Amino acid sequence: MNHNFYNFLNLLKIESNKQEKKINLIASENYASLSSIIYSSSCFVNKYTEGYPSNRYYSGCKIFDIFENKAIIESQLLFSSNFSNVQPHSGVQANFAAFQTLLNKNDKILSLDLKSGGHLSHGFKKNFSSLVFKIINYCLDKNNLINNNNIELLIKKEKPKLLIVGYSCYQSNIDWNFLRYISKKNNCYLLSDISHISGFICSGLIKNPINESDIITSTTHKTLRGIKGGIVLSNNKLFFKKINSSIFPGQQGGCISNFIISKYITFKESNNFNFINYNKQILINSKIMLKVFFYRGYVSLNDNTINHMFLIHLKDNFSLKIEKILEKNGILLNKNFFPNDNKNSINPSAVRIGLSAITSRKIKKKEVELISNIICDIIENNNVSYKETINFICKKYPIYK
Ligand code: DSN
Repeated sequence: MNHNFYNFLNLLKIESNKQEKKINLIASENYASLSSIIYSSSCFVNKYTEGYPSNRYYSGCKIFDIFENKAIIESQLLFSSNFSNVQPHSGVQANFAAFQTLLNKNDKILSLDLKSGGHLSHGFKKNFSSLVFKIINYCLDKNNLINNNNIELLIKKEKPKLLIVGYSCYQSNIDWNFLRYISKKNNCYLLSDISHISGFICSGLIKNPINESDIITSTTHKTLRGIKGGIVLSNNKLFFKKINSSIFPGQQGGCISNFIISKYITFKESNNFNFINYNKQILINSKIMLKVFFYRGYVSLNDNTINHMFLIHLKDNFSLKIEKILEKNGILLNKNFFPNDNKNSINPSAVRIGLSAITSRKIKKKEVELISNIICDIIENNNVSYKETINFICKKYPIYK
């Protein structure tokens, strides 16, 4: 082994130590289960598997066919869907497959704007979505809620071909029944991007919008606790073929075979009581933390959260600084826009907090309250140091036992 290889191992060790020693509150991250990590690096890293089960472009895919079929069936069971494509490399590619299936070039998409909690791939001006399609945005209303009447007005006025529902920092319920009703009435498709809340949906804690949506997309690495990847689901027979051909050969070549086996493990692990209890605990922890912030005088988007995440307004414009000071103390989170606030993206006025990762470490009420108070203390006095306390909590709750 050469010197560079030892350097490489050293870097891996530094990263793994860092993950162990930080309290991770980044809402889009989690710790993939050990089995999903192990299966993601099997001998299938060597195998090209372009195509779909029983219809591949290379020989030698019989064993992989078994695994991909299992992943498909397990994800269909998990989300009560009739169709699933497990090949997207990411959530963005899953979304693009939905666009390719439902839209033609220059068709109109109605989506939540980025500053209100939309996603880059839902039509941000520098993203492919806005280069290929015409984007109209809806925003959160003055109560920081998705406003059904506002969406209805925009659908009637702008006549979009697609409404996107599903957000990166939304804390309240989504009225899928109404959105389905109003979009269908106006010949508009409905895409639900459930990337952040898919774990809650398959645990039955949030309504499954499979019957209200033409297509559902999700990532596999947030509340689902798998490795990075995407999936596309649908109950609409008209779209099954188009979704498949838009993933392959439309936008991807060979799927990442080893990752698909790992996705199968993730779907299997998400389909049991332990996973449901895990998601229930995330919700408990999320509500506890938000309550401490309220007690300490902070403002969030709403007075509650129904999922793993929420925004906290920092009053003054210093979220970039706070993100860095918290990191020095061993706490990771991300600065975020606060809707209806005119701050720039480099230094917006809020932080986003997510509880999925620390709940994977089995952290509960006592430490959640402690961490919340520590964050408030640091925001209020940038010079205090809680490194030792954070280190102690991390040691007590290792990521992988
Ligand atoms: N950018 C991710 C998030 O943080 O929500 C989603 O892709």
